[in-house]
Amino acid sequence: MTTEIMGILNVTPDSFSDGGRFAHLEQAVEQAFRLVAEGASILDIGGESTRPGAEPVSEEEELHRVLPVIEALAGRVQARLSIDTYKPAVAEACLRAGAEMINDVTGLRDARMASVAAAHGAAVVIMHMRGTPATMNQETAYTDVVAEVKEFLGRQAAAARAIGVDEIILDPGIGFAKTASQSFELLRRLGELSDLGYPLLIGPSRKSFLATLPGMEQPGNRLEGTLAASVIGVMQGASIVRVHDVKECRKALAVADAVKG
Ligand code: HH2
Repeated sequence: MTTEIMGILNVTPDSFSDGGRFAHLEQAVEQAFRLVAEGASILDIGGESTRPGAEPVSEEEELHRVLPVIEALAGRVQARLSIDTYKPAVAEACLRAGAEMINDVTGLRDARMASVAAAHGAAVVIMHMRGTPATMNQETAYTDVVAEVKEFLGRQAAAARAIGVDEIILDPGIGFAKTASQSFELLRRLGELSDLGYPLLIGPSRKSFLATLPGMEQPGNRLEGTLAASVIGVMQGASIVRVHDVKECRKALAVADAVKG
């Protein structure tokens, strides 16, 4: 089976690796078409950075950033549109405008999110994190990080299913309230999450867990590391990878897919 690629489209002024690059509608739409041409089957559109230490933005500002992009792309691009938000009102407006997936980095912490998804027949990505982007780097004490992530994802998926969400995807949340070694451990033991019976997504792209390795201190130098982490994640059971560099990832994952058969 071909691993799906979720291409990242950040319409934010402050995302950690591509902040400001696609903040204007025309550039965002152009980038969206490029990502799809390169092999993305899902576009993840985000209007609020969740990098460590990021400050939240208002619902109004987030919608002002993402809604025009979704309106411009809905029905015109050969990919499912995902909205990267943890705010139910933002998700709802985007689903009305043509998005088909909610990517919630807080893992449906706000129970209204599952209801919004169910009402629109939308797919949901449930990601594990602790705290908020402003506090998460201080919340990395786990007895067994994989067991705890698994317990949370299983519980949230069951709740979403009970509310009527049909398509659920689980994500361990690389770099979200995780030290670098915990992120590596989650990749190594990702297969343990497969027991939950849902497709798995990973988001290693350009993240700072790679900065602990030689030559990858800056986000711009993390392409090779991102590709390696993506391939490892796919070999451990991920079926969707969320990345900035779609063209390069498509080639790397072709090898993983060929090996898996
Ligand atoms: N990572 C980021 C944002 N959203 N969603 C999922 N499901 N999984 C992830 O690992 C994930 C995510 C952070 O990366 P990025 O969008 O590149 O940066 P920023 O939050 O600064 O916009």
